[in-house]
Amino acid sequence: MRHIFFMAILGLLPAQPACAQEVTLRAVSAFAEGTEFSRNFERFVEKVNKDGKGILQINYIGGPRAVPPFEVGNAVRTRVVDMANVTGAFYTNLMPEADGFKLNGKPMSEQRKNGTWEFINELHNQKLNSQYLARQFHNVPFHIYLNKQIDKIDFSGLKIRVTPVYKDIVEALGGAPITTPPGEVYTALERGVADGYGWPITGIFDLGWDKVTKFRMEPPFYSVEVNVVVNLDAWKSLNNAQRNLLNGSALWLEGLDDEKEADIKAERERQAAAGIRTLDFGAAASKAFLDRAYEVAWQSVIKRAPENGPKLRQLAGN
Ligand code: 173
Repeated sequence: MRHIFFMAILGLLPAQPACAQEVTLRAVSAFAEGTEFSRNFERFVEKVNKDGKGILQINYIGGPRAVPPFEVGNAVRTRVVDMANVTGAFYTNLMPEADGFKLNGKPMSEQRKNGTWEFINELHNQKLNSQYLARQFHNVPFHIYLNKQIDKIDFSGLKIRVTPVYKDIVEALGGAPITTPPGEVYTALERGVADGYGWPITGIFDLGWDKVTKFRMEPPFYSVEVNVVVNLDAWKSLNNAQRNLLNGSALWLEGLDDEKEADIKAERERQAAAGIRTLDFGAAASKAFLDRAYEVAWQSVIKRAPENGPKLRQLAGN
């Protein structure tokens, strides 16, 4: 009896019987398979499955054909799936604070040291019944892409496809926001239902949007956040070896952000070569846009999350 007591204190009691079987977690991505914002997660899955033989495997079910993007957060919360690759922008209905994650562009190495990861993990524990395993793409910004030329940063009369990422700034600049998942962007542009759209600097070629895009507005703004989240009951059922495998692989995944600087440079060149023209209104207009973009977004986060919004802002330091 005493023996067991000490083992428990030392954390040595196995979460599962000593002869624990290999565990399999079911995972989905909110982005289409093989596209920019799924690809690093898919590399993570491959790595875990290689390193985790006999310990843990991930059964990757796939992208939005399995679970619609805006329902992925809830699917993890209710353990319809055990793990997901998903942006917080797709689960702001469950966690209004998630709209603030794009406003923190610090590297994850720093966010893990200064308490940001811990705070955001608590939010995930409480509101998404999940563990915040990793955040990717901190150094990848967003843009507004347009099919109508503008002569100043003013979206009056324009219908712009958004998600929660861009909604506040599009509205603040007079645009009419239309919320759609990524899978509906091509058709909305092709049919002229939208005159433009928000999207990161990378990834527009994956779904052929270059064919229906004329302009990219400068400057880049905010920071992409695509998270790997694990249902909290699934997480708690894992033993130390299984959690260590996932945590170690998560750090590896976050490290892949180092590749993004070169990817972004190549993507800008590829867009130019595809005939996408930049709309650049100069340093002063860009600064005014950025100030406004951050301010309206923070105000919106703080309004909907009055307790936690200010703390997120303080941690982001902007
Ligand atoms: O535009 C979007 O669908 C969106 O919000 C997003 C977020 C992160 C990465 C890519 C797109």
